[in-house]
Amino acid sequence: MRIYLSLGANLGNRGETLREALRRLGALPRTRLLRHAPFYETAPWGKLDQPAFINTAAAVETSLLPLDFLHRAQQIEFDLGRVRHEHWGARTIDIDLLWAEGFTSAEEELRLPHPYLTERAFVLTPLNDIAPDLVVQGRRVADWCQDEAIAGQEIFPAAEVSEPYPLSLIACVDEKLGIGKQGNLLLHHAEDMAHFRQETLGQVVIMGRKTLESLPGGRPLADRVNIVLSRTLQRDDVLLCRSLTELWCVLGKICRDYPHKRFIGIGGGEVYSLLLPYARELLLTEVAGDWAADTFFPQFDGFSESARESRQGLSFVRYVRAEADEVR
Ligand code: PH2
Ligand code: MG
Ligand code: MG
Repeated sequence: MRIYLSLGANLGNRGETLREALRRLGALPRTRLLRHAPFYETAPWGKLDQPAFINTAAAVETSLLPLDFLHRAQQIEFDLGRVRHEHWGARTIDIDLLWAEGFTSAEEELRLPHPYLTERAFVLTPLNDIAPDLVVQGRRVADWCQDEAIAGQEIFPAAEVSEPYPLSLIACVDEKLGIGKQGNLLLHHAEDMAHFRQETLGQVVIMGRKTLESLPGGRPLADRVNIVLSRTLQRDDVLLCRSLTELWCVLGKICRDYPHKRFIGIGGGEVYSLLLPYARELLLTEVAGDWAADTFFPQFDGFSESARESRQGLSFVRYVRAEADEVR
C-alpha cells in the first residue's frame, strides 16, 4: 500500500533531522521509501510565534497497516528527540500521514486523508512535487495548489543548508538599553564607529527601512551585503526581504555559497526584536548614563557576558547565548 507523508521540523538542525527521519522511514520493516520532495522553508501556520519550518513530503510503499505505520513513525519522532508536545507548537520533527491507498479513517488517533491536507501550502506544495495527480476530496493535488488561499501562503525552496542562522546583533546602548532618538543614533562616537566598521566589514548586515534611511546619504553600507527587512520598500541597491521566512531563505543561499559570512543585525529597534530569538551573539557598546532615547534594544535574557573591553567611557561587550538544553 502506498502512503504519503508530510514531514516538518522547526527546532535544532532541521534539515539533518528531516534527512535522518527519511532514512529511518525507509528502513522500517516491509517498507520502502519511494521518493521525497525537495525541502521548503515555510512560515509557521496556525501558531505564528514560533520559528520557521522546513517541510517536505514523502511517498512510501509498505505492507504495514496505517495504524502500525503511524506508531513506528511516532517512535522515529521520539528517537529523533521530539521533546515538545504543545498543539501546533515547535518541534524537532513531525511526521504526519496524509493519505493511504484505499484507506480512510475517522479515528481520533489517525484521520485519513489528513483533515487539513487541502488547507496548507506547506503540505500541498511538496506533495504536488511527488504526486500532482493524486485526488483528494475530489480534486487533484495540482489543482488544490492553484487555490488563492494556498498561493498566498509563504513557502520558499530551502537552501541545502540546514541552519541558515547564526545571527549576531550589534548595537550601541545607554544604561537603559536606549539606542536612538528621533530616527538617529544617541551619539556618534568615533571609537564606536570604528568598532562597528571592523565587526561588519565584508559581512552581511540586516536592517530595517528606517535604519537604511538614517545611513549617510540614505545609502547602503559600502563593502557589505545590505539586506533590508521591509514589507513595502522598493529599491534595487539593497537585498529586500519581505518577511523573516524570506530572510532565512536568502541567508541560506548566502550561507551555501559563502559559508564563512557572518549575519549581523544592525537595527533598528523592531529588527532587533524580530531577530533576537535567533541571535547567538550580541555585540553591545555600552555607554554610561540615560540619553533620553525613544527607541530601545529589547530586554534580553539567556545570554552571558563573554568579553568586555572598556575605554574612554565606552565598553565593548560581547554576550553569547547560553546553550539551550531543551533540544536533545
Ligand atoms: N506544523 C504544524 C503547525 N504549523 N507550520 C508549518 N509551516 N509547517 C509545519 O509543519 C507545521 C506548521 C503542526 O504540525
Ligand atoms: Mg503536523
Ligand atoms: Mg503530527
